[in-house]
Amino acid sequence: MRRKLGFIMAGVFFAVLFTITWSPAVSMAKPIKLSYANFPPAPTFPCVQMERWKKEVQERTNGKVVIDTYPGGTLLGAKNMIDGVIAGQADIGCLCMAYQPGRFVITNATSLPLGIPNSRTGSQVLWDLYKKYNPEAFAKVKVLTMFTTAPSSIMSKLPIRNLKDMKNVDLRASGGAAQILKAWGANAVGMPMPATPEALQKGVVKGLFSSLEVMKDFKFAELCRYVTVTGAAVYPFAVVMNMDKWNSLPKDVRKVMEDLGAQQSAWTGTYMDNHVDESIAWSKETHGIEVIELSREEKVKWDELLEPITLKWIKDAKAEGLPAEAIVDDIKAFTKMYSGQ
Ligand code: DTR
Repeated sequence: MRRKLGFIMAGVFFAVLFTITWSPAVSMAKPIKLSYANFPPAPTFPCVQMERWKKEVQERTNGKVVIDTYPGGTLLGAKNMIDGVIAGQADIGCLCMAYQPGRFVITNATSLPLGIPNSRTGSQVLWDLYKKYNPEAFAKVKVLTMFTTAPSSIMSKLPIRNLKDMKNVDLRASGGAAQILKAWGANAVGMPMPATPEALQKGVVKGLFSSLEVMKDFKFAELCRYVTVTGAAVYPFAVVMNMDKWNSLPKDVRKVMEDLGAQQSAWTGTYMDNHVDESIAWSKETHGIEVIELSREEKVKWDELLEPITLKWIKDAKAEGLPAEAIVDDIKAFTKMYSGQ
């Protein structure tokens, strides 16, 4: 009898040991590792938001997930980001959708000159637009969050005070923003942000068109002593995950990431708006830059020149079978709602 009991006890012991060793709960003890690629250098805003997302996910999953970040294009660059993620070269990637205007037609509509006043508003508008239209362009990835920059302005080596000063000046822009510079009479030179410092240094361009936090983050204030405030267009970004990787994650981890989507969007918008202010203050104090505000009459002229851009986008998007007018109306309505206008 005693011997039998001994056998039973041993049997139970091994059964329990086996279950513990192979149960998913314990294999979870080994963290899930995810790689996260980004194209610009570490101090810039897309990477700051990446580090914040990493910290939040690691904390909210109690260390169940560990994220290795790769800023500066060390894993994937600006233009192969989404395809690299689809191919599994990185688990997660952050991309500037404006660099590929034809690929992300719906979400890039947020970069039309529609008067989005700041990054926080732009980010929330973009996230809602994505949720509403669920664009085909993201069918092969899981979208984790989206956000936009603050509105773009001109940074230049020479002062630009009116449309005459803009004539034929070589200014760097990218994607859809090139049309804006052309409408104002400048020569738009296309390249992603990481290529811009060298182009400015070598004199290939005389300035650039972007949100103004780059004056500090890329030290453009050292070369561009003038800022002309145009407040014209925001650039939309997306953070995407490889679909198989997403499907392999436990439910509770996916929930943490789902919950973070809208929060991360709003966080990034707020961070960027504050950082633009810091960047301008730093550029004035450290490099004595001049910030040029266009006069009222001048601004009206600049804005009028941009009207055909939205009309053309509507025509082209309609030709692709998209509900173009509804998209533009939504952007305007969401902007009103989030900016409290
Ligand atoms: N304005 C876009 C996007 C952008 C704005 N700030 C940064 C910093 C790092 C990379 C991209 C961007 C642009 O000009 O490319």
